[in-house]
Amino acid sequence: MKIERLELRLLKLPLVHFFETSFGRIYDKHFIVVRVDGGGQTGYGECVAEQDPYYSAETNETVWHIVTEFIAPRIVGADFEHPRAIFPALKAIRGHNMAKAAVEMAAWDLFARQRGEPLHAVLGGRRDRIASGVSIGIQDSLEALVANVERELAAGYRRIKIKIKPGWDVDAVERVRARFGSIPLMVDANAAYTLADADHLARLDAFGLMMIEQPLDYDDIADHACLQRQLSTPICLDESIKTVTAARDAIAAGACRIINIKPGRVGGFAESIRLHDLCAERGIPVWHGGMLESGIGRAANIHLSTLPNFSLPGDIAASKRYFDPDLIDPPVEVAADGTIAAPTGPGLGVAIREDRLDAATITRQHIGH
Ligand code: OSB
Ligand code: MG
Repeated sequence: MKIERLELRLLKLPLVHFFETSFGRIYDKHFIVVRVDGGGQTGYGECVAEQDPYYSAETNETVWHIVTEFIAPRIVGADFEHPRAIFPALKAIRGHNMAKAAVEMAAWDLFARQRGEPLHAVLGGRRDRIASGVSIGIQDSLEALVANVERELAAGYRRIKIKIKPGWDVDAVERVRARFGSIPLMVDANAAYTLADADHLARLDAFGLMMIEQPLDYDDIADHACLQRQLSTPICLDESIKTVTAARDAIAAGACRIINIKPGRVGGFAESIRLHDLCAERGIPVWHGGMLESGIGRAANIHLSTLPNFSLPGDIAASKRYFDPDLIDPPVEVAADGTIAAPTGPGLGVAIREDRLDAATITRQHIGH
């Protein structure tokens, strides 16, 4: 597979509803889309870096810099037997997994399209539908939270995740449990606590949560292991798992019982498959995280979620929760039973609406002819 041309675009799309986590509230999504062309076909990859370095150290600006200056020169004009070879070919570049992943995932789409196969078949997926969950941001009031949960349960979602932070945690969970009983429920702290909060976090044990996601620092493993010994609620790591090696160490240390996989965080599909396989070997269930992706990234996430150890519902919801209209046709829809069908066409299996992509584009640049 020869990549003849690579194009980067920075896009801005308004969110249907603001999204608030422990690190702030956003109303618009600013993100980069990578397009690669080769052999008369096109592949797309969505980058999950954000405007600010709050979820991760990478930002749209660092991705632009790393892709144009360091990744593109190693990729454009090169011939890869398989997209699996791309991440290793970028080994000299330390970190910057989101930049690497956006290019690598576009190359997998291109590869699958050239073969005329859906991406999930090329990735080794085993099912044709995936279970969908929702991530509900911090709201202005507990009433607004309850109304949100009610709406998403009615839409069929298979589990509810609520974002927490100090001051918006035990009361929020108590309120949701009191109103909706034993629904599949979890929380995500996005690194908002420290070990000094262990007793406070242990109060969550009373609510039978499926898991608590990333309670402690974004790069921490040791404190999470200490906290897990004090909690009956399983810890799921997100931010801390930037490499397969970090996952190996976290599992060995007892820092988590569940792992959230986001291909952008670990450098693409090939590394995600390695992480998925490691977790399967160690008896650690995984689920697919989300980064408020447009339909381009969402479709990619759906394909990856068809692998067998994705045994818990992911943060992959309907397009209309995020963007209206989405950048793809048809939009991602969730069936009444809370599942999403994996697209069956070649590659991502969705049509990219170039008119909408153009309308949302702030800047673009290409490398290659
Ligand atoms: O921690 O999982 C997270 C969104 C942006 C950054 C980090 C996270 C999230 C979400 C949203 O929880 C999940 C989604 O895409 O619906
Ligand atoms: Mg998270």
